[in-house]
Amino acid sequence: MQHLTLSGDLKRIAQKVISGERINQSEGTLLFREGELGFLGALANFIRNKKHGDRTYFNRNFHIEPTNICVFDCKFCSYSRLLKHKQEGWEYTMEQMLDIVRNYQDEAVTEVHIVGGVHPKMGIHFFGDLIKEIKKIKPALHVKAFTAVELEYMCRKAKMSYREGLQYLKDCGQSSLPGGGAEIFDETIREKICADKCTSSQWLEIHETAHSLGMPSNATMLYGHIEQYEHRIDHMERLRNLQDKTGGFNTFIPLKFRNKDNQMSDIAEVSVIEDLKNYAVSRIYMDNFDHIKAYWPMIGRNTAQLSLNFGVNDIDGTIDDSTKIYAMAGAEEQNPSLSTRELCKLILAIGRQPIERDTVYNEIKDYTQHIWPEDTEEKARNY
Ligand code: V47
Ligand code: SF4
Repeated sequence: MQHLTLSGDLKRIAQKVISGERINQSEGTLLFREGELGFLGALANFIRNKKHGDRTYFNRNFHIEPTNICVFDCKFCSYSRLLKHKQEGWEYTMEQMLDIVRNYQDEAVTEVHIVGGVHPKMGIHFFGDLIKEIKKIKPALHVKAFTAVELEYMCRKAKMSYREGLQYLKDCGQSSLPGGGAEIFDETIREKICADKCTSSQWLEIHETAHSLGMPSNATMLYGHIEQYEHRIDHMERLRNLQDKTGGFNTFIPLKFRNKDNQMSDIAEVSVIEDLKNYAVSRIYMDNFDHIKAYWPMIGRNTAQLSLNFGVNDIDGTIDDSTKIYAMAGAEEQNPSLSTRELCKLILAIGRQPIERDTVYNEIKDYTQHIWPEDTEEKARNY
């Protein structure tokens, strides 16, 4: 029988983690390089259990993707159509988007996630009006909208500072920001994969400004392409530093690079083992982030379920087949939609507690003891 022996360095890191001490960048990189999956999983699970026990969060949400026309040209993007190929894209009118919201008028959804391409004709005032109208239709709906990439562009076009732009959107009814557009902060990698959109420092500045205005946000990291482990740790380090300063991030969401139909299709996707290691190191490194999310439409429901034993404590929401970004990039989930019951089953199957939350992690309902009516699965819509 083979016995695993831990190097002195890994042992020291484990001791630090167990005593609640923060690990540094070289220790983070070493975990990626030398940590076995089982070892990383045990440490990440230790932290997850200390923070949340078995509590595992999801929400009831839907997306609106106003357009896939985009002025930028990110090499990993399978979704956007450049402005010059406009005829291949879609552009919803205000009424079409409001109709989507009207469809949910009587449903128990709590959040709409609005994110799309960067279209020069859809400016800050168009989106401000959209949010105001959404709030008239469903006043309690939490509007989580616009990545820093979209915000940088719309503020620049409107000649507003980030503070003015965000304050305006907040006054219109926007409550928080999603975590997209972060990709990888390292400038040399960013230059290669998304040279023309907002810089890393602009991304961080926009989130810092949002936090100072009382708008919380999420943070993502696109991994598994041309970056090295050092770049992932550098990315997490910059986020951890900002979180120390503001405390405004809700959750960290690693996003696995999918390689279908984009300009980086020649790069092979990383394995599920690598996905789990990445979740685990994220949980260990991001000690000041309360939550680590596995976004199941991207990673697939099976890996999302596995990730719950590797530091993840949130699997996003019901989605209701309202997003195309990941299906177009080759994700397993081609029509992502899970009922509340299915999400709960997925969590219960590994012995965890399914908790419905709102966007900012207020608990709405603990489903652990919930008795489902016999016919719910067949009859019910997603909610
Ligand atoms: O920034 C684009 C990613 C992000 C690909 O805040 C790709 O709750 C993998 O930010 N392979 C946008 N990823 C989506 C996003 C998000 C998603 C879910 C939840 C939240 C949240 C935010 O999608 C982009 C980019 O990193 N992306 N193309 C691709 N081929
Ligand atoms: Fe545009 Fe976003 Fe795609 Fe980049 S990732 S091309 S900013 S839609």
